[in-house]
Amino acid sequence: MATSVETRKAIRYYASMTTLSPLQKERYRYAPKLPPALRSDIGSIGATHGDATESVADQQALKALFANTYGAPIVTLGPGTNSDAGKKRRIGVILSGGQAPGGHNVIAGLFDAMESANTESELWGFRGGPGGLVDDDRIKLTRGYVDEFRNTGGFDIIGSGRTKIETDEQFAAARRVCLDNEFDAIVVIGGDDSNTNAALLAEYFRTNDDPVQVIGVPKTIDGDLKNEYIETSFGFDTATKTYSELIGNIERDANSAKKYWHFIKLMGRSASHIALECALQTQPTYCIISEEVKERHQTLNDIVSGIADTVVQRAENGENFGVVLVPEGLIEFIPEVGALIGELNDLMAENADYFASLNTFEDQAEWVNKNLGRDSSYVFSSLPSDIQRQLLMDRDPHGNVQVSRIETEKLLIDMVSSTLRERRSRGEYSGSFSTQHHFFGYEGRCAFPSNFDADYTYSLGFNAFVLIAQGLTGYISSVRNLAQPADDWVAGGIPLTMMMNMEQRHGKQKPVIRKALVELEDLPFKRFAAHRAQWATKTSFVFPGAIQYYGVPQVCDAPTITLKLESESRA
Ligand code: FBP
Repeated sequence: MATSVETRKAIRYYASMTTLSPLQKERYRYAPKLPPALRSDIGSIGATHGDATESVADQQALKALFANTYGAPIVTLGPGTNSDAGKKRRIGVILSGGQAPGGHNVIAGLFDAMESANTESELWGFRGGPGGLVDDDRIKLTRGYVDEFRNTGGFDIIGSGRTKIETDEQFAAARRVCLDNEFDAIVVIGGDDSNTNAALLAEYFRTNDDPVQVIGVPKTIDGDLKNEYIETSFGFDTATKTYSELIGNIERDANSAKKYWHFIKLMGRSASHIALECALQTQPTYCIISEEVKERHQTLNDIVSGIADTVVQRAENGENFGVVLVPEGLIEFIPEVGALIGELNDLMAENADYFASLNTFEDQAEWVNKNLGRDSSYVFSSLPSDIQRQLLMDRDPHGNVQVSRIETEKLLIDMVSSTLRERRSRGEYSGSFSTQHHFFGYEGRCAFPSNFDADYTYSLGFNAFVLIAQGLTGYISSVRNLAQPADDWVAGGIPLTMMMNMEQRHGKQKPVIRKALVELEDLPFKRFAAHRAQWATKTSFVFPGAIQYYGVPQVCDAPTITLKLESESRA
């Protein structure tokens, strides 16, 4: 979209500020690309409605819970007319959950679309995540303010939070804020849990006949909020490129010094998409994929033996170094530990007050051990006390174990070391095993969005406004055909209920958006599986280097390998 005179003035103002880094100044000037359907005047965009949809599972239960919003059709945007487009609107926006590069551009796209439809419309940002909606903590987003954040990383424009809107009081408070202040729509920028919240809120407003629409936007570096229509969540591209740069640098260091085994834990609360993408980009010595561990019923000892075998084999070739990638969510996918965590979650939720009254770790561990089933109690007792402590830490507001705080990489180093000691005592190993451990997560969540993420997020935000102007609610903004240049991108909306199923949370069955895990039958995993044996024995490191923002499109605009391979699978 052409920038207005005011925007150009603001860009000049911010770009001339001396406290800004040269890159930040340049990024203010970057004009994100939009899909063709969103390039016309908002009043000239129409919507094609497809057939009624079904949820991914548990259709009857979800139909009952979402009586007003279940089953809505998939919407595709294109040329048409919309006489409602220019209505004056008041829109609220929320950033929810973990930071992901591009959040600011979603807001910029939303703002620009809204303003281009009616300059009197208002955009308000609820501060600090969904809690800001419940507490009515908000700030009016003006053009000058929004311009300050264009094409930058972070969520500091309004902040984020993980409050889950779930009690009757919270829903009533959110409703009061929206009705008292005449909000027409709320845009929730979040991951699977936050978009589940968006679906519940949309249903709640509809049940009460309130004129408030709710639109979600797919955000999470984890890359696990996706399907045929949401090809990737925003932030995954930039985060994986940032981690891959760092991994490549470590690989080069390992290959230069030839004296360390580096164990690198990579963020991704549950799915291993980040680890898999980074493995495809950097060709490490070893990479664990949690979904494969679960599928093959691998125990912790199986995983440790696999790594130890590789260490021994490389030592025989005189190579006492390597790089091992460990997905953050691994611990929950190891069947016996996953079962333990499931039992712990229920136990801690059902006895929350009593558990909170236990003051020492020793008391907690003793109580847990007494109340767990036999198998889980055995698994719990066999874990080092640091890991036991980490498993008993507070759950997040959605009932999840905070896996970013579990030091799996250190656990693996300890276990591999002791296996190697045993093998050495049997004369089966004579190499050296010096290690370094790393955790890459927060390093990538607020990076300057890559061109892909800058374009994608701006389009998602712009598109969210067009869905609002189409009168839709309970939808998630969808921009697809992403492996192709933006000129071929397709814009539209997907009903949130289509992505949902029922899952056990806090000891109860709840409607939630199903996480998209790594599929072992899809091309990204197959590509990895076809090469990993070679990467393990013959050092095959690839050094991707830093994200490039300016230069040839093959380098600067390239999507992730995962996105390219998944789109090949679909073709
Ligand atoms: P979202 O699902 O909210 O996008 O957050 C994902 C994530 O970055 C995970 O990868 C990580 O486990 C978690 O957030 C860390 O949470 P926190 O920022 O609260 O430490």
